[in-house]
Amino acid sequence: MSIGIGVIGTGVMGAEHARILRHETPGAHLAGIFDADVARAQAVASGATVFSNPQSLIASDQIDAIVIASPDSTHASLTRACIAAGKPVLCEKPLASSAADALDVVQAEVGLGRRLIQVGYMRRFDPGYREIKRVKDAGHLGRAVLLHNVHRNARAPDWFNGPMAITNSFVHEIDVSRWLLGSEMVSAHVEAGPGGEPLMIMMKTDKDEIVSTEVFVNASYGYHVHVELVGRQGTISLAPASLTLLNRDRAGGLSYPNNWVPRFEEAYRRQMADWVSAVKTGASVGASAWDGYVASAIAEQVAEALAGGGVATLKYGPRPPLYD
Ligand code: ISE
Repeated sequence: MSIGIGVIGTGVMGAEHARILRHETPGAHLAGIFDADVARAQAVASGATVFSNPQSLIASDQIDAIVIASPDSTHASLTRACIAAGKPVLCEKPLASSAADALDVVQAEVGLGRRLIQVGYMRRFDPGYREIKRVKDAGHLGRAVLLHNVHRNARAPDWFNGPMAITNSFVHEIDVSRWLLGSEMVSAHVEAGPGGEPLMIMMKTDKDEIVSTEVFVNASYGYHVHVELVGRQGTISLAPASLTLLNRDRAGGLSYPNNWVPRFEEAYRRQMADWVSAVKTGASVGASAWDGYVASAIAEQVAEALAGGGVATLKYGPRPPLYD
C-alpha cells in the first residue's frame, strides 16, 4: 500500500522533498501540498491536492503522514498539530525556534505516549558520515578524543538573521556530533571572527572529548562540509564529495556545489525512504523529538554565550523514557 504524504512549505527543501517523494520513494506518494504562496504550491504539486491551509492538509484523510518544510518559526506549532491528529511527521530542522518551544513538542509527544516525530537531521543518513560512525563504533580508531567539523555555505540567504548561523546551521554539528560520538555536550566556548564571522565553537563532551566547529555561512567559494574524527589509534575524515576533477588553465581541482541539496542528495533520499518504511511499521529512525530539543537547547545557549561572555555550561532536562 502506498502512503499519502503531505508537504507543508515548498521552498528549497519542501520542493526537494516533494521531488524525492514523486520520483524516488517507493511505497509513498505526494498526496498534498500547502504553501502560503499558492503559485509556488501549484508549481510543486503537479497533480497532488493543493490545500488552502496547513490545518486542512493535516486533517485530510488523503494524508497519512506529513513533511514540514515551512519557515523555522512554524515548525513547533505544526508538529504539535500533527501529534494532535495522531499523524507521523518528518520535520525539517530545527524542531523549533526556541528551546522552550522544542520542549513543548517533546512534552506533547510524551503525553501521547508514542513516537511520531522524526527531525530532518539528514547527515545521519549520509553515506560518508555513516561510514565514519561504523568505523568508530567498530573500535578501529581507539578511544575518540577530538571531532573537527567545518560547515561553510557559499552565502547566507537574505532571511538569515543574527543567531541563525547557530540556530539554523550549527544545529547540524550539534546533532551529528552527539550521534557520531554517542556523547552529550556539557560546555561550550564560542568566538566570532572579524565582523561577526566565521564562528569558532568548541564544546566538551561528558566523555571529555573535544568537538570543534567552524561555521562560516558566507564563505564565498561554495558549499563545503567536512569532519575529521581523531582517535588514539587513528583518524577518519570525509573524503571530498566532488563528482568531478576539472583540469584547465594549468590547474586541476575539485568542485563544490552552491548549496546543500546536491551535496546531501543521497542523504535526503535515504532519509525519506527510511522514514516512509518506519511510518509503515511504526518504528522510529533518525533524530527524535528529544534529539531535536537537545540541538535547539544547545544552540540557544551557544547563541546567548556569543552575545555574552562566550562561555556556557550546557543545561537540558532529563531525557524522558520514551526516548531510551
Ligand atoms: C540550511 O538550512 C541547511 O540545513 C544546510 O545544510 C546548512 O548548511 C545551512 O547553513 C542551513 O541554512
